[in-house]
Amino acid sequence: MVSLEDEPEIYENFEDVSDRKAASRRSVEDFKVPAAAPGMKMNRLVVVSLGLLCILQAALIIYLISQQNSLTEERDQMKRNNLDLKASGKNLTEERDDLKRTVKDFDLEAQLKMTVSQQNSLTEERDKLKRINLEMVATNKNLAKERDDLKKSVTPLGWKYFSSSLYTISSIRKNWQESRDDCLQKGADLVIVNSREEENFLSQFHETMWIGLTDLETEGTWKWVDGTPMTERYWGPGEPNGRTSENCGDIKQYDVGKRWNDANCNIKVCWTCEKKVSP
Ligand code: MAN
Ligand code: CA
Repeated sequence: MVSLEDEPEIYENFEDVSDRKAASRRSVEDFKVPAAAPGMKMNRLVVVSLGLLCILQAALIIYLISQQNSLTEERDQMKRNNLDLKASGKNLTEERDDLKRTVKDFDLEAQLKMTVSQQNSLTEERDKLKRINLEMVATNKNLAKERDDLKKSVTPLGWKYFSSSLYTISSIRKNWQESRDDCLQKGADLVIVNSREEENFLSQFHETMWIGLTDLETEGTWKWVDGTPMTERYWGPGEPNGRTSENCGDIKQYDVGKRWNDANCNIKVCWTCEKKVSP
């Protein structure tokens, strides 16, 4: 067995192989000892190699373990980071949703405030207009009364004032045409009934009287003396019934509101004239 102390010598021998002179000077004995060396050397080489391999392997294992550890650590760190990110993401989402809600609430509140203030101003405006309207209605009523009073005060004797017209009823009886002629002479005409109010007004004259209604021109087509068609109609029950024999309208004392009759134009009854006056 070669000790480790001999090793330099062995290497020295190998190194000296090139020097043939030096080699020949050595004794056979000298060569005997190293002759047994190659096997041992191999063994040593193997042992050294194995040792080296072991060291290398150990180093590799250590390296791998450390790598693994650092990777594990890195992975864990990333996991933690991930969790942190998730948590902060959740917080951010919550924060965003809170903000969204706040903005929405703010908008709603602003809108509501606006609507309420608009409503208030509208209510105020409406109330103001109501007051003005009431005032105007009162003024109007006063003015109308004043006007009517004035008109009445200048109403000629024997005439009655109603809604911008003067009316007079005859005290004698004539046929329809003569009656109309009398009215025309007075700057008036036979009465034309345009409304329920006027019809009611005329009911104070408790007489059968001609009115300015006729279908002389076309049988069945009733017209007023001013040429306007009959729109309001207050015929008595069953009237008009006279066909061609009754072509002039009068007011008969039937029920109030339904008193018109078609009568023979030649009969003699009272009549009512109407004269428009400026309102
Ligand atoms: C009289 C006339 C007619 C009228 C009838 C109603 O005969 O005045 O015009 O239709 O009465 O009963
Ligand atoms: Ca009739």
